[in-house]
Amino acid sequence: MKKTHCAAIDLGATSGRVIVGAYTAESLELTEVHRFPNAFHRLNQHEYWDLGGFVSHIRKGLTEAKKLFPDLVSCGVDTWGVDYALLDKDGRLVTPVHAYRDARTEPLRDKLIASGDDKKLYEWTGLPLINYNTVIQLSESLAAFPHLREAVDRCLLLPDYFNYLLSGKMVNEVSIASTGQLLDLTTGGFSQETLDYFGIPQKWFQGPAKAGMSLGKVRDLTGLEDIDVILAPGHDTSCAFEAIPRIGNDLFVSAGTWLLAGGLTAQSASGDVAYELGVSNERDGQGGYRPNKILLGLWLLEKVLPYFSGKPTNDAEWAALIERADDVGRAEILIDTVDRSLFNPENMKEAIDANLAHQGGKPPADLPGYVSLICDSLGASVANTVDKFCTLTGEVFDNIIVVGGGSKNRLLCQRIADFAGIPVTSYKLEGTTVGNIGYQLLGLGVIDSLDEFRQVVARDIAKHSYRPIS
Ligand code: LFR
Repeated sequence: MKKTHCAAIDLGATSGRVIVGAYTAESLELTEVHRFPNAFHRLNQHEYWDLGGFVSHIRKGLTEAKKLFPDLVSCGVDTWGVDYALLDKDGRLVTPVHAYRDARTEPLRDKLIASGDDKKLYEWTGLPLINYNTVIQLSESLAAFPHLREAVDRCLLLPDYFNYLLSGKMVNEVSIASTGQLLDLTTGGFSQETLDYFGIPQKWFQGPAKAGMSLGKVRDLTGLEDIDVILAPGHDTSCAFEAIPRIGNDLFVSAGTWLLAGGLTAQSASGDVAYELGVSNERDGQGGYRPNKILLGLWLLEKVLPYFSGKPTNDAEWAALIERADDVGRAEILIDTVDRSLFNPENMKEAIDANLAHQGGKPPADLPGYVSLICDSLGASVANTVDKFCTLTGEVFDNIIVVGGGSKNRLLCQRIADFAGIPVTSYKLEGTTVGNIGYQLLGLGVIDSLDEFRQVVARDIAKHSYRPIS
């Protein structure tokens, strides 16, 4: 049976990968051809991404992909949300690119919340005001550098920017535009009210475009010129949600640096209750609603590990650590996962200890203690979200499906089930990569619908079920 080979360029905030999918009408096989660690860099109190580094890793990954799979037909890019590049009319970068954990937007966020204008913005866009949202970052950049209004011609979110470097086409893709709080909740177009409110020039954005279109061939990379660049959902979370085969009435959790809990629905969640609950009405690659709640995720664990010796380096060592964490038992006092001091602390261990001390708790004794505490706290915060979604929609979820790196963490999955009182099914599914490849296959005309693709993917998924234990 003929195989179609597509490369997913999946850039995460803490690691990046290039993975090739070999698709037949019966199966999807994945081969990771390149992986690299990723981090932002602090320069004079501000956080920035190293764009040149990404480009050299993309080149390396695609070259390796082409070497191993000479008939590679296409590639597609997804990244974390909200960060962006500002370009002049020749596509030249006008400013360095900030990383979303930069604290520069905090005063503006506080001001907007104090004035109640965040509610107005929620009515327009359906997104809660988080200090890293693209609109608030752009507003801060314009206040700091007023000349940007004239100097900048286009704003491309990061996946759009990498697509531009690869193909020469400037396109604003819909899923990544939505997570930046740039789109109108009702029309799905760029929100004129929001752009005007922040004084952001309308001409910086076009579209938005739905995922699945071809942007043309790779340019400027010798030996790779016959590869098509296809617009994948630029937002990694959208790719992940859209890859998930359903079981019943499921709530999805994409567990990585962040925990994103929600679903794909025909309706947006709007009004006072949705605003109070902080539901984020993002969009999928076709422009459909993808409401979710954004929760602190495995970033807690990634950032606490460096403070201990003997941190795990492979799956077996992780399994042993999780085993020891399981023996610690349930924590009495949990981390308050909405505490802002956990967003980007200098020292995560101290930030967690302070969070506990504030509630009258003591620091865990060792690394397994922290792992257990983190799994408990994340489990409780997902459970709280499930409750909120039930209140909002009146729906009863009969299953929680966990995908992403966190799906391998059996303690996290068990604790989500325990706190939520609903069974959890973990899928061994590289959600972001699979969703990205699904859209490439749509664009190539190899599949007719994502549903068809998800059915094929479902055949080979290794699953594990966790029953709630109270
Ligand atoms: C996950 C993610 C989340 C978004 C956060 C910041 O990688 O894309 O969906 O809220 O990163 O952009």
